[in-house]
Amino acid sequence: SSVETGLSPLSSPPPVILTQDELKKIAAYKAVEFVESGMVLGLGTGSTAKHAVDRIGELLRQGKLTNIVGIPTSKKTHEQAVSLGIPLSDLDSYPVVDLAIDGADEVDPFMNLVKGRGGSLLREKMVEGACKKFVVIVDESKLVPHLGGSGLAMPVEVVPYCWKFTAKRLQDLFEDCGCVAKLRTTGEQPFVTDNGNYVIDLYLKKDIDDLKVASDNILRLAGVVEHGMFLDMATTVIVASELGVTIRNK
Ligand code: ABF
Repeated sequence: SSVETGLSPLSSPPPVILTQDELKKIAAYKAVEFVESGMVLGLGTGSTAKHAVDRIGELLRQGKLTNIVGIPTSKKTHEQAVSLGIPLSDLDSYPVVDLAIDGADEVDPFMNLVKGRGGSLLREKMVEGACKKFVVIVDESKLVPHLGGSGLAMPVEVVPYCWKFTAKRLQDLFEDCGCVAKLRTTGEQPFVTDNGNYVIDLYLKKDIDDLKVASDNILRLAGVVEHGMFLDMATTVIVASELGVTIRNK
């Protein structure tokens, strides 16, 4: 999708058209302004976070950032960071992360998030839960009034063992919301996460009333590893739109 910025008089050059990817890049570059030399950095996953990781690599190469340690949130980001020469480690060695930058699938007015449509929710939640600051970068299409109300998937990572049983229990849990639970697939095969697990996507017809209660109920089910609701974790949300960049802080 694309958006048009501003209106110009006939004599001016044609209006600038920003694609969704350009908006993602604008948000990502803004977030990287928060990065300082010497930081331990959580490196997010997805097309928005990819721009941030590229930018960090570029600043390191130019010598404008030094002494950075990156903690990647997926195998894909690990590969990207290695290709950019970003020094990497993990939470075992760095249990406290200074700053993480990552995208999201949905952001509500309270800065709660849905993440995991890219499939990396577990490592993202581990790394971003260990952060002093968690900066979320999105284009405006990710803003929603309520999480999970957009008719799009609410992802839950589950162990492969008897996943149908777990999917049924998840669906029953949200029966009141008209929930349909579906196994995520790639082609004919189940989608497998970096951790060797499956993802059950929950499709809800009605908003969840109490997200915290919903989170607790999901996590109480044996067979569930983690879910994609990131409640009260973001400290900053950077939103890029055709009107510019807005930054919200907790
Ligand atoms: C990660 O990438 C995920 O948590 C989320 O599912 C996804 C957002 O993707 P994109 O930035 O490509 O829209 O942040």
